[in-house]
Amino acid sequence: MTGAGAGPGGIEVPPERSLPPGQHLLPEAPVMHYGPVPRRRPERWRFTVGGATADGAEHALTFDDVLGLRGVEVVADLHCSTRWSTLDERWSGVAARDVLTAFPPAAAVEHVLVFAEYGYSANVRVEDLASPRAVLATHHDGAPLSDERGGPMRLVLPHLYSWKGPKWVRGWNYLTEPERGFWESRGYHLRGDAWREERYAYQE
Ligand SMILES: Nc1nc2c(c(=O)[nH]1)N[C@H]1C(S)=C(S)[C@@H](COP(=O)(O)O)O[C@H]1N2
Ligand SMILES: [Mo]
Repeated sequence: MTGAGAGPGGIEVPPERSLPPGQHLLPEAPVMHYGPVPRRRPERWRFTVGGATADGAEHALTFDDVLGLRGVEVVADLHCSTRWSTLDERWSGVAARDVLTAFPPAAAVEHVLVFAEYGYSANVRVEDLASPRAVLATHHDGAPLSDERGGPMRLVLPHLYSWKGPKWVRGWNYLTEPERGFWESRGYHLRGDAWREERYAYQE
């Protein structure tokens, strides 16, 4: 038999590595998203932090404003809830926690709705965004993010299923009560921690 790590269309998981439960390994991530790839409009692009902010104001950053924040690089595996994973995707950009610090939420806020072009959104916790490995990625493997992979910027939250990382991300709203995003309102889990296999809403 082949190793326990190989699955449908999958490859062996290297012995020193592990995948979250119920996942199989692919050599490369298939491009996956709902709807069309948006056209880039750099002059109109803004990253907006709104909702229940600490100062009550909405903050809009240009792409240059974002690039002005301290840079980070994160090597992380990608885990799609349709059960494929890839290893060692190299993302660089800005730490999500630096945006949290610069434009903090009001005291009681635990949930954030991260939104992207065309109405895609995902609910994540402030705690998840505060992870040192949560990155607003502008680059993948050293090159600017391609359109298909979410350029000019996407969110990557390595410990959560990858639907929690909007490609073409355009901002987030702080929530005083949890609000379900695109997949969370279509039967997927509010938290979506891949290591706890939080795939579906009925598990909540
Ligand atoms: N804007 C947007 N971002 C998205 C999605 C989407 O449909 N729209 N799909 C998510 C899902 S389900 C996955 S698995 C990953 C896929 O990332 P990839 O295309 O880089 O492999 O993007 C995530 N980000
Ligand atoms: Mo996915």
